[in-house]
Amino acid sequence: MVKNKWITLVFLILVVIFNSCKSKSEVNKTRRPNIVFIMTDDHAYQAISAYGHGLNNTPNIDRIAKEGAIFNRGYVTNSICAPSRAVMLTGKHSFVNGKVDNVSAFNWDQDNFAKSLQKSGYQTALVGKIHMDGLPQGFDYSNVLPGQGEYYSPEFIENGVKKIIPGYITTITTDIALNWLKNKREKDKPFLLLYHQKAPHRTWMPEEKYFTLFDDKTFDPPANFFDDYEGRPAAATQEMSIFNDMDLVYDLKMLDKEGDIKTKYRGMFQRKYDRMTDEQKAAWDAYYDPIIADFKAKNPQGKDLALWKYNRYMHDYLRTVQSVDDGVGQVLDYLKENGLEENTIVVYTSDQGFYLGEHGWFDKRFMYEESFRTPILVKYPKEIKAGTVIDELVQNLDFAPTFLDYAGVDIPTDIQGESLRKLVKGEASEWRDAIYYTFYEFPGEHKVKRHYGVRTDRYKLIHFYYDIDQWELFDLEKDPSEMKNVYNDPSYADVKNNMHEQLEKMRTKYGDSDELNQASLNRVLKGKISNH
Ligand code: SGN
Ligand code: CA
Repeated sequence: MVKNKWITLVFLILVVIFNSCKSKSEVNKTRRPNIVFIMTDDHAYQAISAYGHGLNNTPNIDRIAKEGAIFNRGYVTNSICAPSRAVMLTGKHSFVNGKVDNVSAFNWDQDNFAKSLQKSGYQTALVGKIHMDGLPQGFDYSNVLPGQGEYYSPEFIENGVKKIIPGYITTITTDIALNWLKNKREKDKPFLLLYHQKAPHRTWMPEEKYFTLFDDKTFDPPANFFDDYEGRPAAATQEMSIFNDMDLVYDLKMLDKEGDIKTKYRGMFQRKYDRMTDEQKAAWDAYYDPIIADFKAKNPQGKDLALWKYNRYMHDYLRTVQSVDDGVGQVLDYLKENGLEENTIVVYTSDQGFYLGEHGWFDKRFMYEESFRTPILVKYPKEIKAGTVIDELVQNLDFAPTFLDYAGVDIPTDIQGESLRKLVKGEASEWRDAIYYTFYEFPGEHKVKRHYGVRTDRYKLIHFYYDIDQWELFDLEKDPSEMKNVYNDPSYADVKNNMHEQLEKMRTKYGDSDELNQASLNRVLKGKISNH
């Protein structure tokens, strides 16, 4: 009898110990941070008020910087949409993950950080633009746009099933994200939400409530708007000039009812317009028809036309940003109101930067600052001090290892980026002094030539190749707008040699080479990839 009592007592003690261990490990797991990874498409850092360019007001995006950290030197590795997304998912350069341009296929079977988080117990969701074919892997829930997506009455693919949703894309994407947070989230698991907007991508079609925003504002173009590209032949042959390449109808909305304005892409814009409901069309026409009439009456030419186009572009571009900012506010509010703020990492970034008239351009692709750089803002109240400013060189390559680090998941040794966790806490003892860049989509839209290069704190070396063999060197301290190529300037001979050494170091470190470039070219030339 006494013996039995003892056995029962020991048994009970063991049960208590076992249960307390179990609940401790569960507590640890539930305490892992949630991650909301907000990405927009073509959002220039110049169009986020936290970066101080004075073009517009983005109070909600700014909140992330105010309550957390802003990165002043965030860069991409390849300034184009789908390749950037592949880099962010894998933490590997394009020549390693295989997604070198918008046209080539992405291999979803390779590792990505969402897969690792999912395996480790996170609930994962992907909402909005992804721009890569195939069912996304690593997500318990996906509701994505096919390809580029449409501003009005967009089609979405929910877990593989297509449907058209009436309304405006930015608000629909936000609603889907909020609906997932409210109704699909399993409250006992940490979560990863990729909330990826199409806006402010071309063709910059605003939401009705913002049609008149900035009507009272005339924007002055950047100082190098009338760039003549002297000493930079690869910059001279692009097709992304606001003056020469923006289509009056497709880009600038001059779809006149009389049909007088005949442009190359009028039909394409007509199809976008036709997606609207009668009500939406009426509101659209009420705003744009008087602008069309005024444009036809004034018929600006030359410099006046260039400035008119620039302003028309800026007005619509910045309006689409405003709807993005609203969505960010709604998601931040949801986190706050539901007790999730403290333990959720929120990242805001774009798939790359964008030209808002610098060098006379729209679009991206070049390794010049405005499209090489991208906005990065991060908040995580538990670990990141409000108002942190980071000036070190970071890249979108760093997101995957950063998320894994925060989630306590081992970072695979073949990941090429570095975790930003220590850097943002002010605890990184050393950091990289150079970053590497590649661009491949040539022949292709906008005709930006193939190039690769290296950037250090002060200098940038770029090599354009394929049907050109052109080197460019910039002293970013003296020439931040990259107007003067000093590659052949004898006073920069030492800098040039050092930068060539840096470039070789980067190519060795990451495993890039002329042979790999040739292999990617051969695939294009063989027609395996139709690089339109
Ligand atoms: C589309 C745009 C281009 C843009 C590419 C890539 N043309 O093709 O202007 O450079 O996307 O953009 S459009 O007529 O379809 O608007 S990316 O952000 O997806 O890489
Ligand atoms: Ca983009």
